Amino acid sequence: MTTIDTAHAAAEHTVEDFRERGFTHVPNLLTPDEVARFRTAAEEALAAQSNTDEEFGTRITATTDAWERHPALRELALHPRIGALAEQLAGMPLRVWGGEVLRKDPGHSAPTGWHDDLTFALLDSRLIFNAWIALVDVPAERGCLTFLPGSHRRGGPDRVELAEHKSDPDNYLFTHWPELRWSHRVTIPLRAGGATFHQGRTAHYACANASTEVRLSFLVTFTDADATYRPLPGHDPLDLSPGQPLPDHRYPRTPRRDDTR
Ligand SMILES: O=C(O)CCC(=O)C(=O)O
Repeated sequence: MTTIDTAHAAAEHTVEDFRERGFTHVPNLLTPDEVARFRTAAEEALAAQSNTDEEFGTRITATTDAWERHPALRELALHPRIGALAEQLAGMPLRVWGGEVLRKDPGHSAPTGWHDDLTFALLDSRLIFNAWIALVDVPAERGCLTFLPGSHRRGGPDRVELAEHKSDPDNYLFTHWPELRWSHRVTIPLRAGGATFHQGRTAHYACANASTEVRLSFLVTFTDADATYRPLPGHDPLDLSPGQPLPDHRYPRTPRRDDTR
């Protein structure tokens, strides 16, 4: 029997923000003890990774499949409290699709350009979204996320081709949806253990790490449990067939409150 801590059941405005604005802020998602433990795990995962990637066209060091390789980070990605909250936000059954450590070093960092995650998603899914969990304090100058409220509801194509992002990584959203350039912007500084959740179609950005300390976070990606694999041209294929439902053993269902699995 999985026990779920109900203390973190989302407040009504948290759910409404997520659905209407496309993102929401959840302070104190992790306890201080959990932050300390998962921060150590994140540092270990980064140290063990022989090849770190530079993600999002900027100087972010990211792990590859850390949630599958590191037991404590798997625990974090499959944390029942976070999974239950994610299902409450989504209002539908979910699976965990990924979990990676992201580090932005001070000194030589660059902004994370404006993008939406759906552009890169290898899934046909009703909903894909990320929990960006701060493992250190992340004030604005350390590069917390900034969102365009309501941008997930913009008209036009669901997503643009990956090649368009590659040819103009920082501006492709504004080229396709010029009105977004004039949208209200919301920046959410996070204390360690706090998180923002944002939908895959929500436009977002992070500034360079202009502080003197490292920015360290863990990203959990959730998807609609009924999602199927959709390879994208220009993206490394996965070991799945196009249209295949996601296998439970690799992409586990998130726990529910009444879960007895
Ligand atoms: O951490 C960052 O700077 C970018 C993260 C991001 O784009 C995301 O969580 O979708």
